[in-house]
Amino acid sequence: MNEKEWFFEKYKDIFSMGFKFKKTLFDRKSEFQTVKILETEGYGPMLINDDIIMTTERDEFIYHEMIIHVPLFTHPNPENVLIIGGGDGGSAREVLKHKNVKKCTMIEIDSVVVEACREHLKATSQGLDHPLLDLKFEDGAAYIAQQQDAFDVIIVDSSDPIGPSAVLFGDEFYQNVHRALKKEGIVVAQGESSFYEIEIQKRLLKTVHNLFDKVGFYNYDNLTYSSGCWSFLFASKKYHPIKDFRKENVKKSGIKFRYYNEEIHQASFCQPQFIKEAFEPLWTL
Ligand code: SPD
Repeated sequence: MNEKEWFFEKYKDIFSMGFKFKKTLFDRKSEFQTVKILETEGYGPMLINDDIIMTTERDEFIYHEMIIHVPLFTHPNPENVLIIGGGDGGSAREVLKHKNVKKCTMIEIDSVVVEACREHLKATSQGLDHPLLDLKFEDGAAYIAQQQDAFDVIIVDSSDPIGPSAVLFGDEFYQNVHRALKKEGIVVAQGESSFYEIEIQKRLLKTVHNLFDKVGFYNYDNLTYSSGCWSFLFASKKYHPIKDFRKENVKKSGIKFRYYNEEIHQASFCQPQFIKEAFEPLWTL
């Protein structure tokens, strides 16, 4: 095996995942991180920030359908949506499939990520040119600190809690998110994996438990994140993701899905026993 043709994501110094690639399509150091896109053998173009896999052409639909459609089909009328991060454009693309959305604001700190994805992840980044999208290159944490009673749904489409994303996992950030949401608002955030990062998840759950009525995590499969089972944090001021979910709205929307459906929406909140026990004191779904 020629190691030069392989990219390895190392995880916690105990584990590594390797992907064979044909060539490097993009490689630049931005003000915030290194941004790379590799043309892989099995997964198409792969976006890697600071040596952490963000998304690939092959499996991005799973992450982006699940981060967006679960909250947008839980909230009965999500008109004003904010995305923090999400530079590859996949989250914006899925938000803008919802006909009741009147405006989607996206705050991405790093314009180099957007540039790389516009060039090499075209199917993912297509949402970035939608007329209802207001894309700003700013610090998401600083932006949210200035907002009040403004959004129906906030999506935190971030990397792991290191580098520029670390601040998006803190107490102060969630206090600001709570204030920026309208009185029936929902936040969903990139929530790591219960198999490797349950302590981070418990800390996040504690943070939102102090602020929101209904809090928990839901799971999805991912081919290119360690463990293959990854989660989103769900926190809502009013709506319950299962009791208030109107599954007939999914068919009525006319949206074509590849992963999300009415059954997955509900089943994704079921947790294996060890995770249930770890979350129990803080879980309110
Ligand atoms: N371990 C990697 C987690 C990265 C999650 N963010 C991906 C961004 C996709 N829009």
